[in-house]
Amino acid sequence: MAAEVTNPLPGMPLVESPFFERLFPPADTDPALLAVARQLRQDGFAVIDFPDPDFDRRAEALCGRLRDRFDWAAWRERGQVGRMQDLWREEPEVRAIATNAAVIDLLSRLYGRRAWPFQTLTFPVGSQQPYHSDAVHFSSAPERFLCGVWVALEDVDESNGPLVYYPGSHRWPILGLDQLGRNRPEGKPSQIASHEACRAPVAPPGVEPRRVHARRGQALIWAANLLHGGELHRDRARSRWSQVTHYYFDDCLYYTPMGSLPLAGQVQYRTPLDIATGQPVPGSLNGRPLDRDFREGALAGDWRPLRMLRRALAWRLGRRGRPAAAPEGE
Ligand SMILES: O=C(O)CCC(=O)C(=O)O
Ligand SMILES: [Fe+2]
Repeated sequence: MAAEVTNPLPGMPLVESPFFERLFPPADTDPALLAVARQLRQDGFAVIDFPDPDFDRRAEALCGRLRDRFDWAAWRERGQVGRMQDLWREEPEVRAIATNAAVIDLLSRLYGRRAWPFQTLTFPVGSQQPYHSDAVHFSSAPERFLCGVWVALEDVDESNGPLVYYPGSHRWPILGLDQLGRNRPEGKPSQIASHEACRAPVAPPGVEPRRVHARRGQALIWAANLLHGGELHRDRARSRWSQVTHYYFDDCLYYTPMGSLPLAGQVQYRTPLDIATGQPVPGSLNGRPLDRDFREGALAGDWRPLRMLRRALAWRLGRRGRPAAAPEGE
């Protein structure tokens, strides 16, 4: 973004903002960045070459080390899939991919806030996941400050479970419990999130899903609300090693939508760990940290115990026959 450009909507990712043309002026924007920004804006995903000259060596070393940790017999016999969550804690290659500085810089430019990785998923075979939006599993306020970066650790084509997307679906409304007709989460949020209703019931007419064939080292960035999933992995003699890293962005509140009804005062906040720093991030909004006062609804300078004391005093004075001074603005 050029220095002199002002952004009237800082609570929207730059790449999804109605002011996109102003925020990425073609004359002042690096052409490579502009191409990725346009693709991400239009389709909800963008394809890049993973910016790591050491990628092939890294991928080979990683897959070689992880090979024995997956139950290949169960996969071949029953099609049992598996995912390895947060391997970055023990595998330096997973961590190196998740914290790649060029990827973090690119995401930060696209969104207008610093990106940080908070979760990795390593897939030995195709996930075969039904269509879903990641914004149902983890979301942010302001919304859409979340993205996934998927990278092929080996070649992926139609026989080993390619990713599938509905281009443009990232612009659809984000689903929450209210749209699903529920007042309470039933069971664990993870169970709710895998509920049928959270997945795209139907594709809108005219929108064709796209399958992504990728070479090792090709990566995809997808927007928070893009409808995506994993295609059937047909050839069980093959693997489909890949890594997904999920990123949040600075100065947001982070929460689990399937355990929350924000306007009823129920918010299941998250305190994700920034993989790059190893520190938990409790969240903030417009520079204000999510402390107890903020959670309990007190606005700037309005301290709840003081407000209760004022109410109690007004009530006592009222009982003694004096006019009760009702606090203003409540
Ligand atoms: O790898 C896949 O097939 C899909 C993974 C996915 O949906 C995710 O990690 O958010
Ligand atoms: Fe996903």
